[in-house]
Amino acid sequence: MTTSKDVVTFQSHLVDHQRKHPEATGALSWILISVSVSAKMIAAKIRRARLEGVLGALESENVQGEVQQKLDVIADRIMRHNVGEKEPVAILGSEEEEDVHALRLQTDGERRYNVLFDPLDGSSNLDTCGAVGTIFSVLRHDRRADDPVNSVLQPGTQQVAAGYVLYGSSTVFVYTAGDGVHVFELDPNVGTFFRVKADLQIPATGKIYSLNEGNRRSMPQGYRDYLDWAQSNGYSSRYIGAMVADVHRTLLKGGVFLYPPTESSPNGKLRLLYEVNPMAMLVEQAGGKALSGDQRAMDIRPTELHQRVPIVLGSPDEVDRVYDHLK
Ligand code: AHM
Ligand code: MG
Repeated sequence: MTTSKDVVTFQSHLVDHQRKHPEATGALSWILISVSVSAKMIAAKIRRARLEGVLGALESENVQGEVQQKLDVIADRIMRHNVGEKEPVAILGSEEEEDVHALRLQTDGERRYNVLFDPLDGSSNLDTCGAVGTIFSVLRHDRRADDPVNSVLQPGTQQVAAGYVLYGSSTVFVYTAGDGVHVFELDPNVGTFFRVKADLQIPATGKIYSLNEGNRRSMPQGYRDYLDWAQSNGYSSRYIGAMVADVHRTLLKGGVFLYPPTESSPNGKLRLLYEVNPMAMLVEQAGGKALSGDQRAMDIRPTELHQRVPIVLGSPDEVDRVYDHLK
């Protein structure tokens, strides 16, 4: 990745962005800043987790029957507190909680937003010092919705911003507000995110596939045919098991990331509203493709907060190649 000669912090990047959009009220910038502050706090917690004794599982399960890690709950609280206190936020929704939090529905004509997030994606990697992430999606609050949850059940095409934070060998913040994908890296000594790449573009091709190959026998035949094809054509397999880390690599190096339907998870494992849609927006903004079943992932009309859908995303040529085998 190239480093810009100009020093651009996340805050100064947002100010520049706002100047180019005179209609902007600054509300979205406040929300993005609150996510970036959460990211710094979560990163600090993760780095000290073993020393502070907050690694490992809780006895509780989340709404989806998954074992919760202690840090899942801590990251969820940090996001809820920082993002939820921002005036323009109407509704919050999290992977870790069954229902949405309706915070400020009365708007008096002001623009309000909904923020959906997975506070700590891939958290089962934590015990082994593996990469984890935070994923977020920002939608306009729909004031006409009778029930708060209906205000967040919008297709991904309606997202006004989306992004993720990768807590890997460094902490990386990647976001789009619909005008390209921008990448920032945390300087932990200064406590600031600096821009390392503006307008990231995904390579059109890349000989890497990324999926849980342990599920191979229970995937539809087309996926198995694609794997046979890729393996006979010199492709490499890379799978970290944290969507954020696998998608980040795919954006930088090209290739394809897949979570297909399996016998035990006929809709795949990944959640539409706060995993698939934000990643799909980023990948499309970077020039890639994100498909689910026979449609663009962001065109799916959601019916539930924690809905799961299959996903194939990445370099446009590689996504096409997968779909050539699915036909
Ligand atoms: P999580 O949000 O509960 O951590 O689960 C989502 C994670 C993704 O990060 C990753 O792509 C996937 O689950 C891995 O699933 P599997 O272990 O089935 O390969
Ligand atoms: Mg997740």
